[in-house]
Amino acid sequence: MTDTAVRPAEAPGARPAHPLDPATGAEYLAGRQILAAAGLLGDTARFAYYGLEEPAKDEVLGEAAGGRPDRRLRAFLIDVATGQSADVVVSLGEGRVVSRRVLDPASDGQVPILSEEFGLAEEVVRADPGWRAAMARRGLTDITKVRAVPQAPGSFGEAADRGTRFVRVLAFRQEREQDYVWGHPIDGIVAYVDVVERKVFKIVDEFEAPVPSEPADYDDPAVRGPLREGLRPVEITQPEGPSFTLDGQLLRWQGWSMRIGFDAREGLVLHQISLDDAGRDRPVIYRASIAELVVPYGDPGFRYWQSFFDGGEYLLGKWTNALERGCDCLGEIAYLDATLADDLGAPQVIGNAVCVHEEDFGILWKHTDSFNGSVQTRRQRRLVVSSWATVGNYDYGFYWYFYLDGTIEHEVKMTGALFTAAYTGDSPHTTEVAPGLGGPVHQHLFCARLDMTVDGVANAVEEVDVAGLPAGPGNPFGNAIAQTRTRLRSEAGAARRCDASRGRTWRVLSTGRVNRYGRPVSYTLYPDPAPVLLADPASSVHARATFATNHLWVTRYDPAQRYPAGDLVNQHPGGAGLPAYVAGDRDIDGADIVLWHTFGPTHFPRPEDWPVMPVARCGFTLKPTGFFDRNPALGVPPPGPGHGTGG
Ligand SMILES: [Cu+2]
Repeated sequence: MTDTAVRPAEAPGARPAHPLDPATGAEYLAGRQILAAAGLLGDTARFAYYGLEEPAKDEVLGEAAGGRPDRRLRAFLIDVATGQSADVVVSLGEGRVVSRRVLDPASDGQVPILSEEFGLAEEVVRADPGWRAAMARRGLTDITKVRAVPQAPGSFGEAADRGTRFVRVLAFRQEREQDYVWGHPIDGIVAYVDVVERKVFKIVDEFEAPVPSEPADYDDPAVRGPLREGLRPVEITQPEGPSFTLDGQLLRWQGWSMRIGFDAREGLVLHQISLDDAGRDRPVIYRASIAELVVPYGDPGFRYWQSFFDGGEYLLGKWTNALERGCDCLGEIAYLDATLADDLGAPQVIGNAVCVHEEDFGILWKHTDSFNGSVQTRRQRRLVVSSWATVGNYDYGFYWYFYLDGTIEHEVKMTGALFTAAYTGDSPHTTEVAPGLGGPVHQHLFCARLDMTVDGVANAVEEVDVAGLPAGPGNPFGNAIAQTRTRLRSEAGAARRCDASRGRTWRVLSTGRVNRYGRPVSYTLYPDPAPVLLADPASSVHARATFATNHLWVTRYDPAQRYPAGDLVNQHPGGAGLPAYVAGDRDIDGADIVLWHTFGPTHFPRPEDWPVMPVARCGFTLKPTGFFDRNPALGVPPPGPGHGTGG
């Protein structure tokens, strides 16, 4: 097995050991046979999505009682000759199509963009006389040096938008193969390509701007300059091996256990995260994933329509990187491969898709006691489960961290290339990052779907604010600080925003279990406050990415409610996902609930973000709050020989 190759899946394996294990190559092939037998796979059929249809939670939790959930796969199929598409579920156990819904483009939008449509769109524009003429007017007579960047078109009610599957194509100049296209936008022109008819049906040619020419090939010594000197080796060694165990998809470390899943749309998925507490297995999260990511751009000019839904339009997980030891990951690494399907539904393995390792993380706790003379230090360590995906210009690393004190963190590392434009004059929406080259403002709004099970499925959420109290009776000197805890009782009232001035957090508590103080055990979500979606409430992207207008939503668990912007996002008119999920305003107090947390930066590019952006980070933290009766990390041994903790 090579470390990095994407390769066809190997021989069929047995049925996976666990109902939440990712679909195997054999299962994708079996599902294909069922679809073919049902007459749904002609020569022009393609899989815009193909993945495990997870069994519902009660079926999985009931498995311990002897149940055996069916293995099912879900496919978004499209006939590329007609554009007709359908959402289909097959049962592998029963060998049949369980459901098939033909999609209506006007109300359902379109299935995600196929891999083959990127190349197709470039071929189509290069063959189009109007496009060639527009490029020739800009002095670009060799059309092979004009690279097409096809994009999901959004939903703006154009006539073509109602039923026509299309992409908007922007152009970049690439003189030589090694040229970095993002440095050379050909601005002011966009082609609309009907990917079913395979033709350009509209060209908007709004202005001509000089193509920025400064080379930006950052691995070219002429661009980057000499390599730095003086960086001596840092080596991470674990002579006794790592402290975690990986048994199939089941990962265990220092009381933590979880199952690692992987999906073409969401990428890394963690299931059944729990902690062993003195021999008792205590669940915390049933399922955790980044269920959507939208990147709306904030330049009102020519590119008003740019908003990339990297989950629902592009299938984030399918662009997962094959990681390299020593570059992406240091130390004692365990990798997991991911088996996904290509446009034809054929299984492909991404080698080293998920990295598991542990890291020293500085001080865990420390005290020098001046009364009893005790001097103690313990070192913190974390278990890291991560993967990377490259979606067009950006690269995203998704990192889940598990700590010795019960803390869980999620961090997204954002790097790669800015999506550039010509810089044509002072603008409040764009930063000049190279001569004549602009980096337009945009937001990266991630939505974590956290299906919580804090000590069981019966949970509730409290919003916790802190405030100073006015001086008066009970507070004669005016120093009082208090928490206010507001129970979020139903879905409509649980769409909430951060408030940094009140230190706002959200506490997920068990309604069935208490700690030794008689108070509900809980985990608290600590958000990193940043603006929500800034687009106007009347805008198209506001309707489509309504999930991103709040930092928090809480819904009652429903196995069909999985995506914050809805199941189908590409060209969707909006209103799907969370706004629809909460429309019934279900009771969420003491119920099986799901938290949806939006986070991420509003990114005004800096010149330092060009030509490749140093990693920027965002994320959130979940901390046990009365989940334990005291500091759960007292038993961590001091550093030193014999404790495996360094010395
Ligand atoms: Cu950015």
